[in-house]
Amino acid sequence: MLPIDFYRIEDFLTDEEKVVQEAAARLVDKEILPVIADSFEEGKFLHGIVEKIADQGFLGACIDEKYGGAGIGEVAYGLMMHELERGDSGIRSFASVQHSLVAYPILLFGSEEQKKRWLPALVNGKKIGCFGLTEPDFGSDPAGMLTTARIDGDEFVLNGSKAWITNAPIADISVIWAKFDGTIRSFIVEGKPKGFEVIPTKHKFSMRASTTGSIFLHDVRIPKDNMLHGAKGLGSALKCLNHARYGIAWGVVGAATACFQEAREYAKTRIMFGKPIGSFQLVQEKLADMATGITAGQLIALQLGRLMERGKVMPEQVSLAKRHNVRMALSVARQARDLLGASGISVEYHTIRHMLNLESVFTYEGTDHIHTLILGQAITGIPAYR
Ligand code: TGC
Ligand code: FAD
Repeated sequence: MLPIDFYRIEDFLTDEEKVVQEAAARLVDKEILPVIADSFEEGKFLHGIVEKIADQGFLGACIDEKYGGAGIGEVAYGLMMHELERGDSGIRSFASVQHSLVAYPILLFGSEEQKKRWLPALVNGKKIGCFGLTEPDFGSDPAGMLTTARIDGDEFVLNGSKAWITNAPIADISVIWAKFDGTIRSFIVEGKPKGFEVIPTKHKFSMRASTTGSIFLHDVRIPKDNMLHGAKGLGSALKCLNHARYGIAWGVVGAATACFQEAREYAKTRIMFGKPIGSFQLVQEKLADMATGITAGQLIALQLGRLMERGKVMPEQVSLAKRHNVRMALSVARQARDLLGASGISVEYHTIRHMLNLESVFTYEGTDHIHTLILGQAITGIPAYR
């Protein structure tokens, strides 16, 4: 069951969803929590975790069984993300990218042959994927991207660069978004062909257990068959982002839950002025606010998941969930950090790691401002980006 469950979310889950959540929780408790602080401190991706996540079928959660996926529902997928991010946002990021931003576009936009070729290896974790949309000068405004593709004989030739790409340094399959004849299209680059260079991103003080890189493409030649023909225009990339943003809406509730649990335990045992700090009204107010935020976040994520399962989701509904839940999780993490006092700045506790990670989540997959503007447009009918 969910570690915090004020509104009996559990009563609204199917047996399959409960089984998935419990399996993910066991994996996180056994394989991630004992080692994640070291991984974060050393700035190293937990390589061994890929196989373990894949073995549970999590990397193919919403992918059809005929391609090796688990074919489970959106809420089960969300609960899995909740648990992985209760472990670490960087691990959830790895899984989000692999599932929603690499396997998912192939599923949505690839030919049958492409699906059979790439999906099984992504689902079983034998191949790792990355998603290259952001460029050094085009983050919130990817429509302006400069990366291009042109045809030369039987090949596409790619030129340009991508920045801040999760999994890039360890990727076997890179989904690269580039303009072909002026329209944004999607291309699969396998391995590291000539002219394809990845530089790992250093100096990160957030998402240290996740690996990030810049990609440089200089006359990179890929077979003509490596274009995902169904992907046309920025809207295709945004369709994949809808799914990943939904996963984030659940994931950050997991991170907030981890911070809340740690702060509550600390408040009950830390004695100051002769009493547990949890006996002071100011501390209780913070814990009450944190539990309320987490409960609101769970309800939003659950209802969004149910809407997704009915195929009835509007992008602004996804934006509301991503924006609200990330804000909530950051606020919970900061309050937990406060309650832990000086200990709150040590990675011997989980909270500071989550707090630092959540700064990235606030920015990626659409910044807080961008999701505010998406909601503003839905409310007023007036776009205010440009
Ligand atoms: P705009 O003209 O509004 O839209 C272009 C076309 O897309 C359609 N559309 C959508 N379709 C599906 N889902 C959505 N959410 C959609 N939003 C828009 C739209 O209808 C239009 O279709 P059509 O047929 O008319 O062409 O585009 P715009 O250039 O004005 O930009 C809109 C804006 C700012 C909202 C968009 O660019 C945006 O969302 N920017 C944020 C960029 C972003 O999120 N980047 C994420 C990169 S990946 C990442 O961060 C991974 S982190 C790792 C991890 O997940 O763990
Ligand atoms: P900018 O777009 O330059 O924004 C800077 C500031 O300006 C923000 O506050 C923003 O909200 C504000 N701003 C911009 N435009 C407006 C506006 N119109 N109105 C109001 N405010 C505005 N990208 C990928 O493609 N693939 C990945 O796998 C990936 N992984 C990432 C992993 C990490 C750890 C991080 C930190 C980023 C990752 N990104 C990835 C990139 C991420 O999606 C971008 O950082 C994000 O879209 C914002 O772009 P930017 O950093 O260029 O910021």
